[in-house]
Amino acid sequence: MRLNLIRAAAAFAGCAAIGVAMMIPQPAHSQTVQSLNHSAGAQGWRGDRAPKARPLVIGHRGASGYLPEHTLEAYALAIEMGADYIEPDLVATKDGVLIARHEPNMINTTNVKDLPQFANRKRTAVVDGIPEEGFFASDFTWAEIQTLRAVQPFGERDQRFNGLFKIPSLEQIIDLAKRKSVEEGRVIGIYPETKHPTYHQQLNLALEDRLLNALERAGWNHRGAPVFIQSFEQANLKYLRGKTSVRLIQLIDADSVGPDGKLTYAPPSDRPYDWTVAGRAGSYADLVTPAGLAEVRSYADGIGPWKFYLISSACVKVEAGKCADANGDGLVNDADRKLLPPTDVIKNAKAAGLLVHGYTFRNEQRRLASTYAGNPVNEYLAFYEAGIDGLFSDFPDTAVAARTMFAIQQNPEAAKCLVQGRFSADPVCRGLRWVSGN
Ligand SMILES: [Ca+2]
Ligand SMILES: [Ca+2]
Repeated sequence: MRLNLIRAAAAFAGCAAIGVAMMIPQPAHSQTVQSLNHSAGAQGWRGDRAPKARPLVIGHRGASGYLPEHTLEAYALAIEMGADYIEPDLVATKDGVLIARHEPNMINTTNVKDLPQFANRKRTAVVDGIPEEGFFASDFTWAEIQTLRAVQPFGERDQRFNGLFKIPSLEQIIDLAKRKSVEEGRVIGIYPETKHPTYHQQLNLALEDRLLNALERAGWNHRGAPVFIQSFEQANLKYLRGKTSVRLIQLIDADSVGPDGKLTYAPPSDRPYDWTVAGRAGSYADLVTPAGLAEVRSYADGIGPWKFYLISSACVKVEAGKCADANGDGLVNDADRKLLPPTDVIKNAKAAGLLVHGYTFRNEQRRLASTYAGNPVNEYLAFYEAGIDGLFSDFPDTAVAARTMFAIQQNPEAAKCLVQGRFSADPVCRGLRWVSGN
């Protein structure tokens, strides 16, 4: 197995970097691969478009379009489908164990509401200023969490796996990524999100040092580790910058998109919650101005914007100032919208030295603008073409397939590399080896 890893690492890293690649498996977008892409531009790319670097596919909450989110099974499926990174959202248990859940409130993502032994844990808690009723991770020990099972929170997705899979800890997720890296012969990274950092600090269950301790134990608390840490808040990223060289991503949210494609802002999605606590005015929109991007660059390595910041959409038909049902299916959703040209956020972010990893890409028809003609591959192609550096996908298999299509569109000759295989000696394939997901 070790031999396979070395062989694959050498194959994608190229001869010059072989020593480094053998000693330290590098993340897929690492320096060695960047330089590989650069050389591909010199020897193989053609047409009038500049070569674009290989965008990362991040398995959003695992392959959450298929299996209940934030389970080892969902993460493993994402890896099986070719994701470069798996994305655990982190919340803390009562005894300070970091576990993967999208919300501190577990009512929608686990079977806790069906377990009589925990009925008395139901309560109302205030998360980022908003009261909500449910079962909160900070009221449960890690031992208790292990008795819960995950359920699929999206009603339109497959419910047959409800009640089967456990809630994993961060350490179990790191172990999975490492084991799968050896098995797959490529480096699988993790992309943890600190969920509601201020809320956790107020509970005396701060996430940041716990996360760094776990990375330290894994040997991953360093710049070259296959790790990105992301947060919708800002102060905790600045704190992390002072304590780690691991790459940091500032997430940038909004509330909704208006009929004209302009983003709209309303609590709790209007600004980092730590701004509200600290009395800072403004909104997430401030972070994508040139001044805002420069501020982000002072503590982070990239931005993780909602995808509408990059390519927005407008209503096909507007009635009374609102989107109308343009396609006549009786519903009003993204399918009743059409794409607008890309904004300059990617260009400006790159000019500021920031990566751009956008969210969230999903296959369901109602989530696709009419411009994509019902085919989610077209959405990925639009964002790859716009120059995105990575994206969070609930369906990583589609994201990976679209990335291969994008590479072939950039250089049709690369199609032969699919036939020849990932270890082909063909110079074009050497430059484009990443087509096959390596
Ligand atoms: Ca997340
Ligand atoms: Ca409709």
